[in-house]
Amino acid sequence: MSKEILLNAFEMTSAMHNSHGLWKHPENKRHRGYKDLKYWIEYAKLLERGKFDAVFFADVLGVYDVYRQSKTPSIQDGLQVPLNDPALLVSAMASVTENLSFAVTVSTTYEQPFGNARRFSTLDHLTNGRIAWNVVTSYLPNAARNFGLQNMIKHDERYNIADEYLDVSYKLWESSWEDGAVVEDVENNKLVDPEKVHEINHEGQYFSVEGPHLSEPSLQRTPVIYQAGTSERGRDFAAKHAECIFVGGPTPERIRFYADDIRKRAIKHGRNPENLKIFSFLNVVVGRTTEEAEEKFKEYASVWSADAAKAQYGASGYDIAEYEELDPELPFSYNKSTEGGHYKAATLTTDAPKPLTVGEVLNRFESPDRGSFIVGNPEEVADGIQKQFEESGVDGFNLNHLVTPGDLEAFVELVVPVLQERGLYKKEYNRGTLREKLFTPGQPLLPNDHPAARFRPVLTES
Ligand code: FMN
Repeated sequence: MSKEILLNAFEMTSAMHNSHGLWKHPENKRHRGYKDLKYWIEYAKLLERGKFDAVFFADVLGVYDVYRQSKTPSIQDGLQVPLNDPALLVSAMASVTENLSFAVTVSTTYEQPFGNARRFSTLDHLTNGRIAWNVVTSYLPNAARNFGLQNMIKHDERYNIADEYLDVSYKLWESSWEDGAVVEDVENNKLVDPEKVHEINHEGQYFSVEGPHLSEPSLQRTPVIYQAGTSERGRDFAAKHAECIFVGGPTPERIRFYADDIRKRAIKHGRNPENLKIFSFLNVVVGRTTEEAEEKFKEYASVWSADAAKAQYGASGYDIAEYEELDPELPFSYNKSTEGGHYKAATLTTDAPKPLTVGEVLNRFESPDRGSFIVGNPEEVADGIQKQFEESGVDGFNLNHLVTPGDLEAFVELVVPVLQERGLYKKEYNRGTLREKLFTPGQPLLPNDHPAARFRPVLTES
């Protein structure tokens, strides 16, 4: 049997994530729906009908204000703003589903590990083990200023903080409470056995946490860890900690390069690469016929917002507006380096046969990149997905939202059955927690080759 494709819906509790300008499409309901619980409840049911593994909620803690050195383009065009807190949606969505899982983004740069560990334990309890944490170090300068910093902490130091943050979290999740600590001993007036609940007494460079953890152990203890590091340091961090990793790249070959690199790094960290699942992006426009799909794509392109795309590019730390003043025939190169470090500057030029001109680079923001979309009838889309899957060597995809929920409904109705027919996609969910569904049934906890396991000795005595 061929390997099955894993699928996450790539989401954000906002009017628009990276489908720039598409809120203007008459069938797009998300700019009203993002603040309405009913919208997300129906959305969860739809995803479960389509056997999606998880809904992945991206999140940021500020607005994009590098482009034109201004917040106006991103606010005006609804680029990831307005934006609500995704964690608060999960309980409601979990209550109408049994198998769909939820990956929630939380920043290790701006939130404290003690509170975050309790949040994820709570969600793991309330979802019966269907929760994941997307660990991010955050790239927006505005976020730094929202949390009391004049400047962003430097890129690699953010990862150092994240490393210690995860150690603190593992101590809270894996070692603070022993199994069987909740004894419910009515006769002896004892709900919890204090002997089995431990302080963690973490004293590190960045955090000091006494403990004990406030939540009792949940089914997975540590939520499934997601990450998306692209830099050397980021990939190394992902290879050490993450179980699900996103890699982006302009071609399947580049994605394969990153995927292979992360698997190799995982081995260096003493981990079995089978314990990692790698995801890349998927953009699909499906119609009942090729013509219908192409027509849809044209409609999407007609409402596209170049300004929002340029504002998002500011996450790289570069203000593309500086190039708008230049001669378009000049070769494109960056003239300053920054500590932003989200989408690497190189992604625009890597794999280009010759250096691009300023005009060519600016032009790329003007419309959706047709080359990164799979557009067609259900069979053609399935062919495209299968090709991308085989060529890039990933385990699955994050399906981008375009016009919602219409595109997702079309995907579930038209594409999912074709993938299932080809044996490329599950017909039924595996049982158990998210970790069991993704990896090994019957094993809801992190495997022993994961760095969290070294915090467990206190548990293994009993
Ligand atoms: N960063 C965030 O701050 N919030 C997010 O929700 C978020 N989601 C991401 C989703 C995907 C699919 C990718 C590829 C990246 C995402 N990032 C997000 C950015 C990454 O966390 C990371 O900063 C970026 O890939 C650059 O890697 P580096 O920090 O190692 O240079």
